[in-house]
Amino acid sequence: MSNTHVPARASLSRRSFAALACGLMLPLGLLAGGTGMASAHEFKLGDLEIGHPWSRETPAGAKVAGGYLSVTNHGSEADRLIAVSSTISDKGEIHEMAVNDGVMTMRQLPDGLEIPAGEKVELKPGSYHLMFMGLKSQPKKGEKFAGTLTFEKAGTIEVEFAVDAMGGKTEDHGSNGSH
Ligand SMILES: [Cu+2]
Repeated sequence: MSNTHVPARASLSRRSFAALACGLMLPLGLLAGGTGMASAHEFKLGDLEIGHPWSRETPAGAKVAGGYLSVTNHGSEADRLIAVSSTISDKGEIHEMAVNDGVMTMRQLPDGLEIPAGEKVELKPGSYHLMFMGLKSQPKKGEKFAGTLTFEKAGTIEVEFAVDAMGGKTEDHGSNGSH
């Protein structure tokens, strides 16, 4: 209702506007702490923004776990996620799921996953995902574990995967031992 503020805002100098814009680039995750599993956490690496890395609890004896996150490329050039690892597994791979002859299958992406300029790519159940192979410990709901993502241009970043409850919403290769 306070229309009187509009002229004041419109008269902001270019410089103060730039300062405001910078303020908006603070990691949003810092503002959303303390709300449990639902809280967003984000990581920044150059022009890339990594949104909410998460994984799932696995049944006892499971050898693989999935990893999910989003990558937003704010830059003007494409980048590529080329490697992943975690503290809970011997190795990590980048996978895609696709329907072949009516059967949902998954395969490793040998060249990694392209993150086009200006786009957001989501790694989620039933789609692109990370696969942690050779689990050294079972991820437990509510815990976090560290992981490393390597991008062709932006380099390497350490992130934390938040572990969610065992799922059942989609085909979850992470718990059926199909790997
Ligand atoms: Cu997979």
